[in-house]
Amino acid sequence: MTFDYDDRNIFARILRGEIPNSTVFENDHALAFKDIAPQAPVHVLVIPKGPYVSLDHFAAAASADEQVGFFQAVAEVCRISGVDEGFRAIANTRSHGVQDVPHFHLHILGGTRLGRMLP
Ligand code: IU
Repeated sequence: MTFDYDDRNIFARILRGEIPNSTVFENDHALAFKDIAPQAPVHVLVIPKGPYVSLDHFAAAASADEQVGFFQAVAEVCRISGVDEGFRAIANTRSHGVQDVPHFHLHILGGTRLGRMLP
């Protein structure tokens, strides 16, 4: 599997500062911002700053520092978002996973009891 990153995608533009976003947390390797169309009271997207198209691309190709930084951002988002009672993390991936934006992003959804969601 090869991964081709297209830096014209909307999250690349957000990372370049070309489009505003509602940032909730940022560190050297990741940015977390509110989803523009929230599906739950808490709906935050955590994205790496590097050019990775998907979870499997990130897991295979990102450096240890990038991966640690990304998951530190996930931890911080969970800590500050009021999801102590639980949340769901989703990484929609490519066509079968119905991924719209081709820059890896982890959805963090919570703030209410979510419906069961299995295909
Ligand atoms: P995906 O199917 O996992 O790729 O979903 C993309 C998400 O990005 C979706 O929940 C959108 O509401 C969200 N989003 C956004 O937050 N800001 C944007 O400018 C765009 C999409 I375009």
